[in-house]
Amino acid sequence: MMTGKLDGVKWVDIKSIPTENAGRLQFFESRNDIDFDIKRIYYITDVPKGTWRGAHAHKELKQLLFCPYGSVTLKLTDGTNVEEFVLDKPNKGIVISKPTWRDMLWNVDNSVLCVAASDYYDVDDYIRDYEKFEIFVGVKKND
Ligand code: T46
Repeated sequence: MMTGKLDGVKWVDIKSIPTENAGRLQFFESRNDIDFDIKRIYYITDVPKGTWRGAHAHKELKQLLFCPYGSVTLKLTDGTNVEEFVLDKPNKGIVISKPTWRDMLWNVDNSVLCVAASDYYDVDDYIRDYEKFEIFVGVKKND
C-alpha cells in the first residue's frame, strides 16, 4: 500500500493479538499508538452497500478511522491530489490529521465504520461546501 500524496493522511497498523479461547483482540492507545488524545468515539452502522456518506472536511479535528467489520472505501482529497483507501481489516486504520475532504463508500452491507476523534462534536469544525474547502486549504482564491 502506498501513501504519501496526501499530507497528514497515513495508514496505521492497529495492534492485533490472537486470544486463547478464540478470535483476535485489537487495541490502540492515545500517544502510545496514535499521536493525539482521543476525546470521542463514534461508529456508523446499518448502512446498505453502495451508500456514499461524508462530503465534508474538518478544520481542526484529527481522526483515526477503521472498519472492524466489512469494507468501506475512503476517497480523500486535499483539494489537489485524490487518494482512495479501502478499510477492510480490523487491524488497519487511516489517520487524518490535516483538513481533508472525505467521501466514504460502503462496499459491503452493514460494514461498521469506527472513528476515534481528537475532539468533541463541533458543528463549526465542519466544512460541507467543496468550494469553501478549496478556499480554506488555499487552492482557490476567495473572489
Ligand atoms: C466524519 C465521518 C467519517 C453528532 O451529533 N455527533 C457526532 O459525534 C457525530 C460524528 C455526528 N453527529 C450528528 C450530526 C449529523 O446530524 O450525526 C448526524 C450524521 O452526521 P454526518 O452526516 O456528519 O455523518 P457522516 O457519516 O457524513 O460523517 C461522519 C462524521 O460526522 C464526520 O466527522 O469524518 O463520519
